[in-house]
Amino acid sequence: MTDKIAYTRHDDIAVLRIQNPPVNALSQAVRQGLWDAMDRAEADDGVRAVLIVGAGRAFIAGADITEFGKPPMEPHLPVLCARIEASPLLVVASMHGVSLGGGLEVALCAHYRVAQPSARVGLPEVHLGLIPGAGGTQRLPRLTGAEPALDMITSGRQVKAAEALELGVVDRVNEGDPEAVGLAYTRDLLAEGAQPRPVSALPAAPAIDWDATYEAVLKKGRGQISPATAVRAVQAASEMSFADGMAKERELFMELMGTDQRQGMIHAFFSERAVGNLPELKGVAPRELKAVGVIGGGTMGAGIATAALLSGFEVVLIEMTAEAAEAAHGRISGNLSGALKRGKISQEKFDTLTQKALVVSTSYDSLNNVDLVVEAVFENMDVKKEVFGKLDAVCKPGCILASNTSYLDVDEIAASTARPADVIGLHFFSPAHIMKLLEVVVAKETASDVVATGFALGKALGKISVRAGVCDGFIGNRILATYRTAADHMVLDGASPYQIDKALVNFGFAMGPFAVADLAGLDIGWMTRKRKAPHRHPAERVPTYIDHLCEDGHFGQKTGEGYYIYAAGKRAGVPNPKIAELVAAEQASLGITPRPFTDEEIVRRYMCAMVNEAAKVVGEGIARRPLDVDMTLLFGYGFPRYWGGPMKWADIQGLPEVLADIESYAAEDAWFWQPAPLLKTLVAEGRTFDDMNKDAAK
Ligand code: 3H9
Repeated sequence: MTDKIAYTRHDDIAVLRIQNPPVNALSQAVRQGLWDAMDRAEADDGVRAVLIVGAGRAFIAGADITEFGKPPMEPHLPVLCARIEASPLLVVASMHGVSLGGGLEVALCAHYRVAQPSARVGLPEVHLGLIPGAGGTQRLPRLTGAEPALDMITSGRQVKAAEALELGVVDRVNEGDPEAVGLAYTRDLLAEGAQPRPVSALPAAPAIDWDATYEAVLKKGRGQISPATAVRAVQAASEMSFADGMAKERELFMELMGTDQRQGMIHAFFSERAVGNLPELKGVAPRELKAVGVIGGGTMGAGIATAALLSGFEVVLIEMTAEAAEAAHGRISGNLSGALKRGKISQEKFDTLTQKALVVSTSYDSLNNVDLVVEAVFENMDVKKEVFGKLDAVCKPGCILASNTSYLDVDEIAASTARPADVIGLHFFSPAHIMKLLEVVVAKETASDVVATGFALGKALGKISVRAGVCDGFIGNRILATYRTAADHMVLDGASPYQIDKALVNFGFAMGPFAVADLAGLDIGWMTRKRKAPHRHPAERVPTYIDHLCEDGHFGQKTGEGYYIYAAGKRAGVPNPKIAELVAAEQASLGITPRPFTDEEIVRRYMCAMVNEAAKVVGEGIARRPLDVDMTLLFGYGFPRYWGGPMKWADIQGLPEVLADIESYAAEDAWFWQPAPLLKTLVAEGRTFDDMNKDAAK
C-alpha cells in the first residue's frame, strides 16, 4: 500500500485517510493506495465497514490534473470507483472542504455520504474542457434526477452542503471532526443494519427533451464543447443500462481528452495559478496595507474605490470640487448597492462601507495616513505629474504612489517625484470592481517590496495580477493596438466590420473588435490616432474613415451611433449603413480594390497579429513569460478561455505555421508584419511558448 493512504482500525470500521497534500488529488499513488486499502479492509477480520476521509483541507479535489495528456496509469479511476461501490463492506464517505470531480465521483461510489456544513461538492470538469469520467454523469442523475445533475455538470458549479443534502447528493450534514463525524454516522448505520447501497443500482432518471437541452447548452457555451457533450453523457444515463452508460461516458471523456479545448483550459487553470508566482518576488515581504487612497472619482476611480472597500480596506478618495466629490460618493454607493442587490454584502455592511470605511474629500491632506494611493485622473502626462507632485508632498514615507495610467510612461512619472522607488503602475480595467485583470507595471526604479505589495493588493482584491514592464500600452493595450490594426487593415482591404465581428465571436470572443470599440467609445481610438500621428512611420497604414464619424459627434453606444446604430435602451446594434459608404470612399481614394475574405482568414490574420506582437512583448521582457500574456488577454480582453490564451493558441497551431503565415502577410505589408525575433528563434530551435513557461518555472 502506498503512503498516500493511512489505514486504521476503529473496532469493526476501517478508516482510509487520503493524505496527498495540498488537496488530495487522485494521483496514481492515491488510486493504487485506495485499491490496496479496500483489499486490506475486506481481508481484515471483523471489519464490517469502510470510512473514507481526506486529510488536510479537502476530501478530494479530483483527478490529478498534472497526469492529463500523459499515458494513463492503472488503476483507472472508473474501475477503482466500481471496485469501491461493489465492496461487500458498508462504505461511507465523510466529506469536508471540497469534493470535486473525481473526488465527488469517489464519494458517489460510497454507499452513504455525510458532509460538513461548510463542505462543497461539484463536478467542475467542464472548466477543464472535459466531462466527469469516473461515473459522475451516470451516478449523479440517478440520485438527483436529470435536470439538477445537468445543471451541476454543465455549469461545473460548486454546491454547498445544505443544497447537496436537498438534492440527495449527500445523506447527512453534520459538523465536527470529519473522521469523528464519519465514524459516528457509520456506527449508526451499522446499528440500523444498513446494507451496501450502490447508486448504480438505482433506477435511471426519466427522460427530458435531450436535443433541446443539448442545443441550449451548446449556445450558452459560446463554442465550448464540453458542457454540451455532458448532456449526451447524462442522456446515456437515462436511456442505457448503467454499464453501457459508463462506456458512453468513457468514450465521450476520451474524445474530449484529445481536444485543443482541453489543452487550452488546463493551460488556463495552471497559468492562472502561476501568474503571481514570480521568482523575483520569492522571499520579498509586501508592505503593510490598511488604507488606500484614490485620486479621481470617475468611473475608474469609483470602481477602484469600490473594489478596495469590498475587500476590507479603508478608502480615502480625492476629488477636485465638492460637487465632484458628491458625484463620486454616489457612484461608489451605486456600485455597492449592486453588490447588496446580488446578496454579496448585507445592508449593515453596505452602511459601514459607505459611511465609515469611505472618506471622500477635496483636500490632499486627507491622504496623510494612507499606505498606498492610486491615481486615476485624466490621461495626460502634465496632469499626472501635478498629481504626483502633490502626493509626494503629503503622503507619509513608505506610502506607495501608483498610477492607473493605461499607456503613459511610468518611469517619467516616477522620475518627477522624490521617491521613484515607491512609484508603480497599477492598471485596472473598467469596471474596476468587476474586471479581474490588474497589470502591475514595474518601472526602472520600483523597489521589489513595492512590486510585492502591488501583487498583494491584487490578491486581496481578488484580481489576477500580471507583471508588466513599461512601454506604450504595457502588455494588454499594446497587443490590442496591433490586432485592432490588423482588423482595420482587413476592413480597408474588403472585409466588413460586421463579418469580422461575427467571425471573431464564432472563434469565441465575447464581442468582436468593432462592437467593443462602440462600447468603449470611438473617441478613445480617435484621440490615440491623433496622439500617435506625429511619430507615425510613413509606411504605416492607418484608416481614417471612422474619424469622419467622430468628427460628426458619433462615438458609438454612448451617442447611439458608431459602427452600429443603437435603438434607445438597446445594448445590441444594427450595422450603420454610413460605414460602408465611408469605407468605400477611403478605398477609392487609396486606389484599393476590395477583395473577399473568408471567416477563417479573418481569424488567422487577427490571431497572427496578436501572437506576433505578444512575442515582441515577451522578447523585450515587457511580459516575463508567455503565460503572462495569456492571462492578460483572458482576464482583460475577453479572449476565449478554451483556447488558453493567444500564446497557447499559437503553440497548438504550431509556431512554424504561424510564422509562415506572418511571413506571407509581410509580402503585402512588410512594415506591419515584421516577424517577432523571439518567434523566429523559437521556430529555429523547435521550441514552443510553453517550453518558455516551463523553463521559467524551474
Ligand atoms: C477530474 O476529476 C476528472 C474525473 O472526472 C475523471 C478522471 C478519469 N490536480 O487552487 P489552489 C493544485 S478533473 C492537481 O491554489 P485553492 C493547484 O495547482 C479534476 N493539482 O488552492 C495548486 O498548486 P500550486 C476536477 C491540483 O484553495 C494547489 O493544488 N477537479 C488540483 O484556491 C492549490 O490549489 C477540479 O477541477 C488537481 N485536481 O483551491 C478542481 N487541484 O500550489 C480543480 C488543485 O503548486 N481545483 N491543484 O500552485 C480547484 O478548483 C482548486 O484548486 C481547489 C482549491 C478548489 C481544489
